[in-house]
Order: sequence, then C-alpha cells, then structure tokens
Amino acid sequence: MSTAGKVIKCKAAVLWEIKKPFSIEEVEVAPPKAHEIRIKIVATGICGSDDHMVSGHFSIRLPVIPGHEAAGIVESIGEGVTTVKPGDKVIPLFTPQCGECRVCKHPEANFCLKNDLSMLRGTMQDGTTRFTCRGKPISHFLGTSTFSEYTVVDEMAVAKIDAASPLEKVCLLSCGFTTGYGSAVKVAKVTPGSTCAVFGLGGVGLSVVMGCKAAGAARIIGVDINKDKFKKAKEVGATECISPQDFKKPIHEVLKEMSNGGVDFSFEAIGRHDTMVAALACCQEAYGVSVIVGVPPGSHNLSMNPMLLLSGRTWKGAIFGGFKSKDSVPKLVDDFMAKKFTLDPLISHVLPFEKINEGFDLLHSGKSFRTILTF
Ligand code: PAD
Ligand code: ZN
Ligand code: ZN
Repeated sequence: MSTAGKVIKCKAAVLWEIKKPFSIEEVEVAPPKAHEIRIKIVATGICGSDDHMVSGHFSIRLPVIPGHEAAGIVESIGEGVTTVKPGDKVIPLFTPQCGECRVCKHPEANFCLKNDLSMLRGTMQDGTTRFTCRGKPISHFLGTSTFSEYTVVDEMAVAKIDAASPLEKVCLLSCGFTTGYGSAVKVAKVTPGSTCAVFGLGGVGLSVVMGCKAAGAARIIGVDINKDKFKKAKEVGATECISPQDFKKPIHEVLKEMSNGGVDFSFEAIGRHDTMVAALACCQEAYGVSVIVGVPPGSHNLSMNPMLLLSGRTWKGAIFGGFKSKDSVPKLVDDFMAKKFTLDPLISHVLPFEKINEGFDLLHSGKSFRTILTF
C-alpha cells in the first residue's frame, strides 16, 4: 500500500536535552509539501558535527533529530518536484544548492544562502517542521535530520545518484569524505610534490589525507593526540604521523623544522581554536595555505597575531569541501563507482540504527573513524 500523501510513523533518534543520550522514539513524519521530498534513509554516518549538536554547540531548538551524512531512497515527492522520483537513490545535502542565489551563481562558492547552518532555524525552507513526537514538533538538523527512518528535505538539498551505488558506503559522500577530500583538492588546491600537514585524523582528517595524496603531495604529515589513529592514516596516504604530546616545543615549530621552514598546505580537521592557529602558523610564512575544516565550538572568537598573515600566508575555510553540492555529489558517486577512490578505510564500524548511542560512545572514546548506522 502506498504511503504517499500520508503521515508515516517510524523510528527516529530524538535528542530531547543536550549532553544526554538519544532516545529511540516513534515519530510522525508528515508528507512532503511542494518542492519537498520524503526519503527512506538506508544508511547514515555519525559525524563530528552531529556530536557538536549533542554537546550543545549548535543552538537549534530542542527536541531535534540530528544526522546529516546519509543515503536513501525517495519514498514520495511533493508538488513541483522535477529532479527525482519515487524509487530513486539519493543523498541529502546539508549544504543545499538552490541554483538561484548569488552564491550558487558564483563560479567557485558553494555556501548557498538557503543553508540552515548560518541561522540554525531547525526547520524546512518554509519555516515549519515535518516531524512530531509525543504531540510535540521536533526540529530538523541542517535541513536533513537523517537519524530517522524517514525524513523530509527540500528539493534543493537532494542529489540523485547512480542506481547501482551501495548506499551503506556512499552515505559518506554526504559529508565526511566530500568535506575532507574537497578541502585538499578544491579549497587548498594542493599541488604535486608539496608538503601537507593534517591536524586531526578522524573521518574528516583521513579524507583530507586522501585528497592530498590524490593531488600528488609528496609528504603528508598527520597530527593527532590519539596515536591509535596513525596506522589508518598511513594506510590512506600519510607519510608520517606525530602527536603534539611527544614534544616540548609547540607543534607548529616542530612542523616548521620538519618541513624546512613551513609546510605548503595545512588543514585543521578537529574544531579547536588552538589547533586552528597552530595549523596556520606551521605553514610557510610567505606562501603557505591553511584551511579550517573543523567546526569551532559555539560562536567564540579566537585571537591570532596578524603578522602570521601579513607575511603572505593565506587562511581559508570551507563547508562541504567547497563543492557545489547538488552538482558535485552525483559526480563524486560516479568517481567512486569508477574506483577513483575508496571509502572502505573510513568505515570502522557498522551498527544497527538502534545502537546509535553506542556509535557516539565509539566516537568519544576515539575508537572509530566513521560508524555507519543501518536501518
Ligand atoms: P572526529 O572526532 O572523528 O576526529 C577528530 C580528531 O581530532 C580525533 O582523531 C581526535 O583524536 C583529534 N584531536 C582532538 N583534539 C586534538 C588536539 N588537541 N590535537 C590533535 N588532534 C586532536 O571528528 P570528524 O573527523 O568527524 O570531524 C572533525 C571536525 O570536522 C569536526 O569539528 C567536525 O564538526 C568538522 C566537520 N566540518 C565539516 C565542514 O563542512 N567544514 C563537515 C564535517 C565535519
Ligand atoms: Zn543558492
Ligand atoms: Zn558532517
């Protein structure tokens, strides 16, 4: 029996309070309105940014259904939807691509003005929600809310992908891999033969390493306080790995010494102010490029010495690896299917959706790179 046009009751992981475990609830998911799509989520990854929601760094009104790194199948479409149909395999996009705003029309930029990361409204584009639980409206997370068996997203935030793609793998193209890989190849534009430093070797940092390698970097130095991350980082392309805790000197000085005066490209994939400044300081003072990938805690300011930039360094940041989402994700899936890169090294754990709290425990204990939850 078709579910189109009807409210669907299904399970979802609801965050009722910050810093508390998720509770698996039965939620009601309303049908998609005009220009919206209801998706059956098949697999969803746990990203550091979901953890930022749990720890209270995103001020979205609670309760909320987080999750933004996923893949699924279109269940039904609202009026006027033209780019997908029921049964299509799709990836939800936490950075939409409306195609009409000045950012979408800019040849390089990708942070579409319709994104929910700036305002954190926790709603669909029309300002309302499609989820209820125990009679209460539940906020959306970055327009995606993939910790739910069914979710509703705006058409501008969905990419149709190859019907043959394995959803339990390509879900990583919905955030972690694309973010890290694009930060290297698209945002920093890593050059062949260069030396790179990557701070943070979680799922995002490993993807930065993979991007640096694909771009032909000669040296890729991984930096992490958890040495258990080094083996995997070397497997995907890091040529050396160091822990700041093994040195008396500040880590940026260690890296400058290792690279004869500073690395060509550096990346911060942790989300800490001190490491953002260290990553900037470790790149070559006249031409080094440093990219902020990690999402900082809350809206606090950081202080840095402007001389670090006056000498000629470039400091950049990007969401979603600088990729225009709706255009790029189907192409990245095609590249994955053509074996231009692999996602297997990133997937350290696969758990049934109900074990979501175990997945977050694995992240906190530093044991996982990416945990994929399957429905
Ligand atoms: P993760 O928690 O799996 O990885 C973080 C890594 O940093 C871990 O290996 C830690 O051991 C390491 N680490 C922690 N503190 C330090 C320190 N002081 N020095 C060195 N290493 C340290 O997270 P992730 O890989 O999923 O995400 C990393 C960041 O990227 C996080 O802030 C997340 O919010 C952000 C992100 N940004 C975007 C974007 O579009 N810019 C997208 C997705 C994730
Ligand atoms: Zn736009
Ligand atoms: Zn993410």
